[in-house]
Amino acid sequence: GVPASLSRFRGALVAAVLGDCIGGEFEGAEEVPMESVMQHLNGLDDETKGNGILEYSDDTAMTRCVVQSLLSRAGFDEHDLAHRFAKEYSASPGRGYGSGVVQVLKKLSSPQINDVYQPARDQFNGRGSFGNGGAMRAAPFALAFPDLAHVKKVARLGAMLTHSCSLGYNGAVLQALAVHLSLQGALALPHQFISRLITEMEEVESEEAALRDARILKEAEKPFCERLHRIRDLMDRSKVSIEEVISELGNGIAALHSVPTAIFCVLHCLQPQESFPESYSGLERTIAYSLALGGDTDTIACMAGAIAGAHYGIEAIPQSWIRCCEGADDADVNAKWLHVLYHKSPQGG
Ligand code: R7I
Ligand code: MG
Ligand code: MG
Repeated sequence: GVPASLSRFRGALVAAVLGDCIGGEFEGAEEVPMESVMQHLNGLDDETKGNGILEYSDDTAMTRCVVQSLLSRAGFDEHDLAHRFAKEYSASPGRGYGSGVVQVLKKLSSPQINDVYQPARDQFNGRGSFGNGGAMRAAPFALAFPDLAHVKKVARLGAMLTHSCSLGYNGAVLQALAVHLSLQGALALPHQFISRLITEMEEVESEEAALRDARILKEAEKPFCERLHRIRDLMDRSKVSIEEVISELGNGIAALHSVPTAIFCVLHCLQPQESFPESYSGLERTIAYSLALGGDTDTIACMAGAIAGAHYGIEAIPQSWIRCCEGADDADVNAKWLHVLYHKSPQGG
């Protein structure tokens, strides 16, 4: 594919922050009229509103921990990452964390902890969380390492620090795979893109733990693969309503109901849409469309932003949006360091 250029790394990490900050406005809303989305986005162009007025939430707070840990350890280190998650939570507990994950973060802050994966295993009566909190922070793994097998491995482990249910951590694997492929230009051929994701997830979801969790939760045998097939069906249709996307793919807090949705947002917005201004870049369309779905808008826009940003690059992001969002400048700086790590990793890391 296309060499992974610096612009793509910057686009991915910055657009993830923008999705979180801008999407926070509609988090939990059941219906979001397109006029409300456009009003919100047009407001970001207002010069007087610059300098990070839109605060980031847990999505970005935890992504920053992943980035800092990968950079400072020059690779994946579960103890360092667990420590950073715990420290970040105790410094800023009000970032809108999921109600379950807070218990894990409190346990991880104990100095006596030996097995950093144990608190996550204790969640939800020992089944572990299937929330999207592992997936929302998965993009940096794809930006740190060029090797696909390694990206899958560390995305899974990074998620398992808080999400031990396979429907949680496999959502993170899928999100990291999508960013990995996008970074290499794979979205130039959208049908091949989705086929490659299906091939990879077929293998991921054939593991014993995944098959068992899917059975217990009464999902399809391979739940993420099933959703990816639904995406392919939706892509082949000439017109798809917001309601259909929500009923086919979901817009909720479970990884299964949000990671495939984010991927669909990116694919759907590759072409111009009549609901958006002609001047909009594909990245602006993707964020706008993610918000219009309602539900877990900060997280869906964050994940879609990372995938789309890796495709379009930093040039597709309006400066006025960057100025409005807390942490966007930091993400831009960090993306440059991840780009360095990626290109010097043997497998890498
Ligand atoms: O997944 P998590 O980190 O939450 C992330 C979300 C994002 O939208 C953020 O923007 C933020 O708003 O929160 O946090 P968890 O607490 O692990 O999971 C989120 C929620 O999913 C839980 O509070 C539960 O409501 C639900 N959930 C489950 N419910 C029943 N059984 C997750 N796993 C289970 C389960 O096994
Ligand atoms: Mg959030
Ligand atoms: Mg959210």
